[in-house]
Amino acid sequence: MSAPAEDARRVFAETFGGDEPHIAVFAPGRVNLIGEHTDYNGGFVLPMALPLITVTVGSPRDDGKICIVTTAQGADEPHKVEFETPSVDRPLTPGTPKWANYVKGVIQHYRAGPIPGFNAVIATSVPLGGGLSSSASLEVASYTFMQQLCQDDGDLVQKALACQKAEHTFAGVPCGIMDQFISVMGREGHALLIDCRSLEVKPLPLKDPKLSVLITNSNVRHELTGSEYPTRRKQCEEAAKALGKLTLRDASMEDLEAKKENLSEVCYRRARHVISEIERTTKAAEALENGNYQLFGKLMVESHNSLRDDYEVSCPELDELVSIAVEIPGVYGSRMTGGGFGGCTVTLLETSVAERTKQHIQEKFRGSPTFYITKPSAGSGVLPK
Ligand code: GAF
Repeated sequence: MSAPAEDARRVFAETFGGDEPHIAVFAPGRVNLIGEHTDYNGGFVLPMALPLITVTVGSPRDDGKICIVTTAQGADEPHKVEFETPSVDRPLTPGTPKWANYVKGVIQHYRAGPIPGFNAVIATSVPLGGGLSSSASLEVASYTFMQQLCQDDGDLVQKALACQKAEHTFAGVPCGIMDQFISVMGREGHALLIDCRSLEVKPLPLKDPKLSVLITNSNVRHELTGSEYPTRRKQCEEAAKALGKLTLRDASMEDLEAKKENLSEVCYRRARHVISEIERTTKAAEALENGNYQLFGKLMVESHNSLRDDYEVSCPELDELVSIAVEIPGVYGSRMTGGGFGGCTVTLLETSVAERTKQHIQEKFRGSPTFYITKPSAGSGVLPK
């Protein structure tokens, strides 16, 4: 059993006593290999699900009450919440603690009809605020729990969309679809090329034992609920409008150059990042399919530079981590991953240099990094008994 599953079962027994929990589900965090800040522009992304997971265990209760405990390190207090199941006259609303909003949002948007009460414990190995989608994994684990509780199956795309809606309405973050989508759809041994306009998915094998994915957490806290993310989103919408397009996915570099005068300097740079990043992502997917890791790595570094200079969502710690990583021969490329302003970098490298690269970063980086050498893993599901 995974560490968070053991943790959740132990705390369930301590808190609620009695029988083993009837339901035990999980949903993974993710790392995005390339395609950053493209999802809400209808573009392409290339994430993979991680073996870092959020687990929810629990059992129904028959008095219409819901009691949830989290064991997550860094979650705001209190770590236990109790409330009535929602009804039409008494919907759930966001409040404090913040961690519970992700769960409440999913419960509220789960379905129109009544739901049973339940006791549940949440545990996670996804670092909170690390840019590895701790929020989406909590939403998707909560939704998977609700499906088990209500014995519903349901469509996978609808599941991802409902979790995204929960984040918009209960956490106030106007996120794209990438994080919830990969947490639902992730596939072992594969990264997924997701077209965020059509929601079509192409699984790309990522199983070469000579190739590794190293995640380095800067441990600088990333806060997506700040104003920066919504501001970027608005600037992209403004740029698309000035170019006469529905989204930036519909615009080319030629369109951008031809209508440069219609855009503010900032919106021009934001659009230049998005349009070039969408192009880099499709090229990178092709490179991965052809085993051209050199090209993939080069595109990763270009992506990082564009996020740093044009999109302005990097920070000195992430820039430093990327520069240090690419010094090691055998490292193909490195970049910040996720929303930015802290969190993690992702590095593609030869397996044989993974330990050396970690050591090199440890020695040269000014902060206290944490490392994960990781493999593409499965999307959300039920845990074995
Ligand atoms: C965050 C968001 F939640 C995603 O939707 C995506 O926009 C990402 O930042 C940036 O690529 O993780």
